[in-house]
Amino acid sequence: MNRFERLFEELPKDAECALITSAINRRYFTGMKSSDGTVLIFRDKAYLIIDFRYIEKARATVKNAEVIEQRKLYSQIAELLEKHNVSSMAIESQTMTVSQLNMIRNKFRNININCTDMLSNAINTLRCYKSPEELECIKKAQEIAEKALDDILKFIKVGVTEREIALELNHRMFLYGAEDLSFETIVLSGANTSMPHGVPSDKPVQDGEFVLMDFGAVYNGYHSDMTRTVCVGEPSEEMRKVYNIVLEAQNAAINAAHGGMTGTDLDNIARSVIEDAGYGEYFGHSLGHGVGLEIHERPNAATSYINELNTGAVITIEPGIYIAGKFGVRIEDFVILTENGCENLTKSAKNLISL
Ligand SMILES: [Mn+2]
Repeated sequence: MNRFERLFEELPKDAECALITSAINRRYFTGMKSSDGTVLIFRDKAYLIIDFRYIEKARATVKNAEVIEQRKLYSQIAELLEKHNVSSMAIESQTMTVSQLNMIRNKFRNININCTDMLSNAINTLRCYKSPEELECIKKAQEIAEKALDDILKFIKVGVTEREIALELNHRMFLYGAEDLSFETIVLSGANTSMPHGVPSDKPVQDGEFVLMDFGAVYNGYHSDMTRTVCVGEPSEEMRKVYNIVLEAQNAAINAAHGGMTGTDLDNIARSVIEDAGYGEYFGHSLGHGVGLEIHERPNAATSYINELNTGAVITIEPGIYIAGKFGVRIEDFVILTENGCENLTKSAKNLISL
């Protein structure tokens, strides 16, 4: 079954037509990256309407949809709706702007526009199940990030700034084949490491400090995500203790993770290790999130995610302890959930290393 057919499996029986306007889902369904374009999906056929800038590439690469050059978009959509004799169309409620919706309602007055979360939810569900081809891209993205990390461990030393480390890490990821960064690389040192999503500064690394790096590469649209915390010189007793609690929490979650458990349960496995060690109040974020065409997608390993984490989902496992004004530790791997366990896609070492 192709992705268009799978989409209709997820939609109610009476759904006739889906209008895809978001760049991410346009890429998900057609395999092609573009800044603009519209995918119109009927039960028996799909179309990609795309403008001159992308038409040559689209005609050469998009095989699962009829490619139409965009002239007058709304008239072209109207023609197709009439040709396929449909009276309703679902839109992506979670990404379409109110302005776009007003336009659509105005242009298609005799079509029932379904602007509930139905379509967005159905696509999010499809994207929770990674195909072998998608997994290959995710693994490649991770290999790129790990190769860059190997280089960067030789680059980090006393006197080098957070920004310099971040720039070098980014440069290495691009050099090894990244199409983009998964997000703005986080490199923090010393007391700055207590801010989970801090921004790299011109602060130089000093002896005896942690350096926390959270980063990822994009390969063929697919993201990777990892965090490592290393020490420059010798860590204090407290730093060593906290690091080992975070690592223990992460290992407990990785060992317990499997398809079919809830996000709440998985989060709780790591959280209880940290709570039992007396650091519960210093772990203020969720354990993890899904990763794929977006850096944060479903499903979530979070207290609030009472739904099941499906077999075939790719999720991060990233517990942390952050002590304001002192230091923070986060260790992040990402895994694919299987029926009986999980496969860890992150291979980099996790023992506390002193550079
Ligand atoms: Mn993450």
